[in-house]
Amino acid sequence: MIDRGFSPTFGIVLAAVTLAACQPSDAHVVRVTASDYAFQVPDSIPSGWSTFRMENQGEEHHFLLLNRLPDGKTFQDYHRDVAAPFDSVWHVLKTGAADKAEAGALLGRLLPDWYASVRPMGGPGLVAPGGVAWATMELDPGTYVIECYVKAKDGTFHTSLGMLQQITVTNESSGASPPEADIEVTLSNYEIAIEGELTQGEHTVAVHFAEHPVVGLGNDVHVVRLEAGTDLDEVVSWMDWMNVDGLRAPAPARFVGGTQEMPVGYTAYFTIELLPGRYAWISEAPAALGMVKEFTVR
Ligand SMILES: [Cu+2]
Repeated sequence: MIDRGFSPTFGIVLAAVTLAACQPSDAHVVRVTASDYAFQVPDSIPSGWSTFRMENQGEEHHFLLLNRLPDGKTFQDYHRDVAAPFDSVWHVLKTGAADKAEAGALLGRLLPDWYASVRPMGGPGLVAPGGVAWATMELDPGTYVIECYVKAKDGTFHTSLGMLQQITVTNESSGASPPEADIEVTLSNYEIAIEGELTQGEHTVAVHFAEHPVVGLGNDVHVVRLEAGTDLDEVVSWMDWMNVDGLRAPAPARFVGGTQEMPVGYTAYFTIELLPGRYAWISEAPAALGMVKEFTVR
């Protein structure tokens, strides 16, 4: 286990106060803390629009993916029938006993039929240690599993170390409205389309899920800061959990937020603060298929 040497700095406190000024006055904010390796999150939240504000107090990157379970399925079912097969397949890949295609086929055989009815419902994207990620989604009542499957330095999924938890979305509505976006992103196979001006400062991004690959992960989007020494090809390779070093700490660059996938037709929002410099929009596994787009903030 990594030691948790975290002390809030003035910069982080300031960011917490100033960021997400674009949230509507009736926003319902769900405060989440991610550490190595657990989420501190309320047990239940209202349905309707909710804004997740996730502070990363760990020393590794984290994200939060919300999955709505099919009615009648429990957290224990998901843990046993979904998380465990992913873990087994990862062990096969890590030892070199199977290539990615074989591992994908094995995963297809191990996952239960009901996995097709698990609905990914967004959540804050990858965020570096010390950072804060914001994501707003409209959620139906139900039982949800939240997870982070970034890997620790030794290659263990964070899900296996504690970042797989239950949250209940109740029938009571938050009554909140969605934020107003100044940047529009449309995710399709295999393209990230951007509208709006990426200037220095805070932006609220609306992400429209227009299409998903038939097999594998849906399209998500994250924003990564590229420093002078950052190798973008290395970042692309890191985005694929099936690569031995993929999604494994330490990350090759600092991510500043984004959103996990949602079903086609849905919209998620996230807020980021951009500083002058180079960045890229990037998706998880499809990054290798071209879902990566660099931009510069002047
Ligand atoms: Cu994590």
